[in-house]
Amino acid sequence: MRIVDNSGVTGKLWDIFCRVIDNYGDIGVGWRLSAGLGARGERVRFWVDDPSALVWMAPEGAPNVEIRHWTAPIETQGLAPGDILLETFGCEIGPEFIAACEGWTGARGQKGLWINLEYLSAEGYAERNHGLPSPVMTGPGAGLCKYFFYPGFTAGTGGLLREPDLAERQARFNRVGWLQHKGIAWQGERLVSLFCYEPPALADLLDQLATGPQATRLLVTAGRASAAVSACILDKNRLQPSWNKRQQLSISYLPPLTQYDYDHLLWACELNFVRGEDSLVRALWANQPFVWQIYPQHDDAHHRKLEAFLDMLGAPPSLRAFHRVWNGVNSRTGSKASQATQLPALALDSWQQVVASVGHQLRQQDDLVTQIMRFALKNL
Ligand code: TRH
Repeated sequence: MRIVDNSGVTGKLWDIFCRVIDNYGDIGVGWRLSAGLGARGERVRFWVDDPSALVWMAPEGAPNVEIRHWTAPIETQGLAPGDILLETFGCEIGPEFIAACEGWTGARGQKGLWINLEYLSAEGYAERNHGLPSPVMTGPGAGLCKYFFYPGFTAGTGGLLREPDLAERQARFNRVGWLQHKGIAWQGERLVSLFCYEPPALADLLDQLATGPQATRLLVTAGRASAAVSACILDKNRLQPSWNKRQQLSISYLPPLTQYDYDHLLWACELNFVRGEDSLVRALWANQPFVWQIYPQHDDAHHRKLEAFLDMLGAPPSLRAFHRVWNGVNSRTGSKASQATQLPALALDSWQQVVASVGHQLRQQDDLVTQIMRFALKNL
């Protein structure tokens, strides 16, 4: 089925499903993918169980993307299925919707295309499993085939989300103007952005910035990062009131930014602390040194994932050591730190070099939207 809308846009129709577990990564990636497809003339119905974050993340919406509140069950009467069914991160699309896809056929008469978009990882399984089909044997989808699409950092994966106009936007970026527009009282000090959960070494970072040779302004993102910093400062002021006596560290608490504006924050700073997967990719594109707080998993699987990422990056020892302390992991084997370990000193020049070099290589690869559209064409 091809859809032509009133404005003459022709494109395939994608039903993209997203379940918000916690934090903003699932909806952030789902939205970025939907908007990216819409920008290239595809039509998207973005089904999300809790769309509330889109109010601040993407208040203007995106061309060719329709946001649908995913309630259970979905009212499927009169709803023609799209060409591509895409579930983000194994979010389990309701059986009633799958059932509505019965008799669904692609352009070559085969069953329609069902894709599961997986989480980003630099581990070897991403390349090994990328694109593999998995026949659905039971339930209303029996007879369909689900394909696994893995984002990643190598040519054998589905790549990374990167808009075609990103470099041009970056070249036009006016740092001073943006800071003024945000009401940030910048006096030329070093700028560092902070997007994190509750890192065990947060107090240590604040001490390092407060006692360092250079004045620093920390731009703290809304939500968990702001709460963690405020709690940490309350503690410090109580236990060690002179911790920032030279006033080397100033702090600005930010409101939630749009996804578009969050890029500006990363471009404005000389060092970025990021978390989860989507902001990690944005930090790579920002071409500034960054430190990643990985999303923790119960079985500590994230330790391997962190090491694989640092290997991919070719991280120098100081950057590896900093990541391990920031994430509370103290060795190559990934065991949890048993005692408080101090953060090593920032070594921004050498960290910048690896980001520049890896970022350059990654920009040579096709972005994820290009690859998933090609994948859909091939398999429909
Ligand atoms: O919020 P996160 O920690 O997301 C996590 C991880 O992705 C994790 O793997 C997943 O399982 C869990 O969510 C459910 O970090 P992430 O991935 O960087 O997503 C944050 C999104 O929020 C990203 O799209 C950027 C966006 N953002 C804004 O739009 N404005 C802001 O002000 C900030 C701080 C972030």
